[in-house]
Amino acid sequence: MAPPKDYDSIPAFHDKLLRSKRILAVCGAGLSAASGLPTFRGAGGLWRNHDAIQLATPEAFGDDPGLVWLFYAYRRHMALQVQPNAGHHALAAFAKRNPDFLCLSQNVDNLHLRAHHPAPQLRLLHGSLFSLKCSRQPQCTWTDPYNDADPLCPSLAAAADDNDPTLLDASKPLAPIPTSALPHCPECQTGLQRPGVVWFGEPLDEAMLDDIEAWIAADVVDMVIVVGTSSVVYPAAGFAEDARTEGKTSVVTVNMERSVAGMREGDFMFTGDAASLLPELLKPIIGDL
Ligand code: BV8
Repeated sequence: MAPPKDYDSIPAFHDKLLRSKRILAVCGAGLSAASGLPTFRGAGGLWRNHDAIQLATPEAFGDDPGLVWLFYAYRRHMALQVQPNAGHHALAAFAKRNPDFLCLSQNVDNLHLRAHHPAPQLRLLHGSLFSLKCSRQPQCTWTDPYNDADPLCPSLAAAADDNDPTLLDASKPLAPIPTSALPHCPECQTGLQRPGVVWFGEPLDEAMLDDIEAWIAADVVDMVIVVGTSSVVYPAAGFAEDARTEGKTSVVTVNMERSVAGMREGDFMFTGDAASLLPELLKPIIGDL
């Protein structure tokens, strides 16, 4: 099916943006690509020949918490080395100028908050690499909302050593980390600490999901901006269509890969780097960054 008229016209998009009040964004790993962080579908999909999606599971943590902790310690280290990009800053500036803008992000890299995105207008759907909790939830409810120690503990030092090739080179065996050397819960003393992220097979925060559904249902959503995501992971991938009111809502996709499948009248598709496109697309509201 042919894409709708003007589907990639920035002037037509700006016209719709200036007539839009309630705007939702759904962001994925592609937003942080320009900062230098690998995406899941790209290079980041594999870490030491381990499928990232397999490592991001309670089962993997149960089987080998040392390996999973090295994976997360490595991603914490990477995320601390990079900076938010113009895409993060454009969304943050947009939030400051439009109280009816809500940004949902699947990214756990903390770059939205480092770009000073107002927290009330940000929902971190899958948690953060920099929050910690006891793995014996719900028996033990210990959490640490923000911890960016790098390394988190001596046994994870390799993850913070850029010069240590073993982290990436699967041909170099990784020394197994005894559970006794991994960070333990300071409250119950028995549970291991784990990253404060939502693993596959785990539910997202119920209260946050209710709050998002209430925001979507409160009134017509004029526009949904879907940024740098492959839209395969649920429930995140379902919000754009949940928010669509036929004939009223424009779904705007910003992605390096062009796809016009399923586009409706009034939708837009902008192909390219989110870090260069978002400042351009949001310029009528945020001006020059
Ligand atoms: C749950 C945290 C229920 C951890 C993550 C319905 C249908 C099918 C499956 C399911 C379903 N409902 C639930 C499931 C199962 C599962 C799921 O969706 N599986 C998928 C794989 C099919 N969902 C779950 O398990 C969820 N939980 O359903 O619980 C439940 C209820 C009650 C009780 C028990 C259970 C939990 C899902 C969350 C998992 N955690 N992250 C961590 O990060 O380690 S998901 C993780 O992967 C990310 O957060 C993100 O969500 C996803 C990766 O996707 P993207 O961010 O989109 O990245 P990707 O690389 O795929 O794509 C990048 C895109 O950017 C590409 O399109 C590329 O072209 C583009 N791009 C690249 N560069 C740029 C760019 N675009 C612009 N500019 C660039 N420069």
